[in-house]
Amino acid sequence: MYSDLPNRRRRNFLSLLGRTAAVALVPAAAQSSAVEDAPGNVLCSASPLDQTSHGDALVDPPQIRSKRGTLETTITAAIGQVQLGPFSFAGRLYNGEYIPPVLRVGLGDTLKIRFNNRLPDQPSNLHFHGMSVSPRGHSDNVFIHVHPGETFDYLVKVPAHDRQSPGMFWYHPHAHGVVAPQILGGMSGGLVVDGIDERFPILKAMPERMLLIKHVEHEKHEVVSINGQINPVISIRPGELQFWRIAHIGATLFVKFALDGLPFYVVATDGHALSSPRRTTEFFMGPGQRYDVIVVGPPAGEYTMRTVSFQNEAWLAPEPAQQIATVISSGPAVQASSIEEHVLAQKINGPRWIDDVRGASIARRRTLDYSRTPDRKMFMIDGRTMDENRVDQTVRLGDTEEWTIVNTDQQFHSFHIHQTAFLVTEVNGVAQHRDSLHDTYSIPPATDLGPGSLKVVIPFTDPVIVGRFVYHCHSVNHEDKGMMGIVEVVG
Ligand SMILES: [Cu+2]
Repeated sequence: MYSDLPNRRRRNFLSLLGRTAAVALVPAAAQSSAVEDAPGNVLCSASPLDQTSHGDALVDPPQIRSKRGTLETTITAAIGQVQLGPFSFAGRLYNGEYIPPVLRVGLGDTLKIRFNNRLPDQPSNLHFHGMSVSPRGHSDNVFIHVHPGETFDYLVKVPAHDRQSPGMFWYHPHAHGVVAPQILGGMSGGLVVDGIDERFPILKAMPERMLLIKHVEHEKHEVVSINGQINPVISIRPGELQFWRIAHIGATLFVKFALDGLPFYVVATDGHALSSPRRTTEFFMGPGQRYDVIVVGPPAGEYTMRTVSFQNEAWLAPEPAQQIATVISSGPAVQASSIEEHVLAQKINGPRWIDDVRGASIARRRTLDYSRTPDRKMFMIDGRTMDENRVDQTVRLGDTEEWTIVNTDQQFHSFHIHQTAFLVTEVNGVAQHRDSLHDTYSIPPATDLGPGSLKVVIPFTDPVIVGRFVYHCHSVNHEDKGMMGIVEVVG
C-alpha cells in the first residue's frame, strides 16, 4: 500500500543548526524576565556540527511500575548537566536525568511520591497532567509550594473507574511563575495508566515505543529532541505494526511534524481513546498534547520525520523545518494483506466518556478572553493575570458547561484544564466532529479577520475533582506571566 512512496535519503539535520563549531548559546529560558535566573548557557561541545547524518537508535526511557497496586518512588529536583547530542547545558533535572523515569500505574493504583526540591533558587511541586484525580491535599494540588531544601510526600489515588481512563499522561512542575525554566531545563516525564490494550486488543501484540518530545533553543531556533536524543533512528520491519506513544512534554513550542507523508493510525488523544483508529499524516502539537498511534512498517528504506514550518507569532519568521527522527524499515517483511484495512476496522471495547459528554445538556456557557499587554510582557485571561488568592470561575459538581476561549493575540495559545478532559466542538467558528476527548488544545491566533477561538464542552461531573484547580495556556512561559485562572468545583 506504500508503493507510491519513494525511499528517502537521510538528511543532514545538524547542518540546519549552522556551521559554527563551538557556539555559546542562550536557552529560550534566558530570554524572558520570568526565567532570567535559569542556569548556565547552552554550549556546543562537538564539532563540526554538519558532519553527522543521523543519531543513535532511539532509546526507551527508563520506567518505574507499580507493585501490588502502589508505585512508590522518590523524585528529586536539582541542577545537573545535560548532554543533548552536541549540546551541553546546565539543566534542572528530576533524579539527574533529562528524561526521568516513565511512571506506570494501573487503574485503582496509588502513587506515593516523595518529592525533594533541591533546586537552589525556586519553589517547585508536582502536577499529574491529564489525570482525573483529586486536586486537594497531598494529591494533584498545584497550590502546594515546595521550597528549596524542602520535601513533600504526594499521595495520588488513581480512580479504578469513573472518568479516569487508561492512557498516556505526564508529570511536571506547576509552581506559578517558574514553570518555564523548570520544564525547559528538563523537569518533565511520562506517566502511563496501563490498560489501553484491553480497549484495543490489537495493541497487545505490538512493541510499544515512547516518543517524548522536548525542545531547547539554539541560536534563536528551537532544537527538538525525542527521548533526549537528536534525530534518533527508529527501526521497523516492512509490514510490522508498532504502537507509538507520542507526548509533547516540552515547555513552550508549538510544533507540526510529519513522516514523509506516511500514515499514522491514531487510537487515543491525551489519554482518551477513539472509537476506531483514525488515519492521519501530520501532527500539530502544542506543549502537553499526546497522541497514541499505530504505525505500519513501510517498504524497506529510510524515511524522515521532520517538522513542518508554519506561522506562529505574526511578528516573527516561522521556525525552519528540521529533521527530528529517521525511520529505517528493513528486514524480512511481515506478510499480511490489507494491513491498513485491518487496523482501521478495529473497534473499541467498552463504554466511552465522550458519549456521556455529547449527550449532556449544557448547564452554563462562559467566554474567556485571552489577551496580552501591548508591551507583550504579560499575558491575561479576561483582562487580568493569575492570582492564587482569587477564584475566577465557580462550577457546580455535576454540571457540563460550554466554554468559548477567544484569542485576541497574534500567536497560538492553548487551553488546558486540570482534573477533567473536554470535547472540542468548534475552532474559529467551524464545527468540529471529534471522536475523542482532549485535555490540551491549541487556539489559533488572531488575524486581520478577527480573533481566533476555541469552543469546548467540559464535564465537571466526577466527584473526585471537587476543589480548586486551574486552567491556562500550556505554553508555560505565558502561564508563568499570567495566562491562568482558578476554577472551583463545589459539591
Ligand atoms: Cu499561550
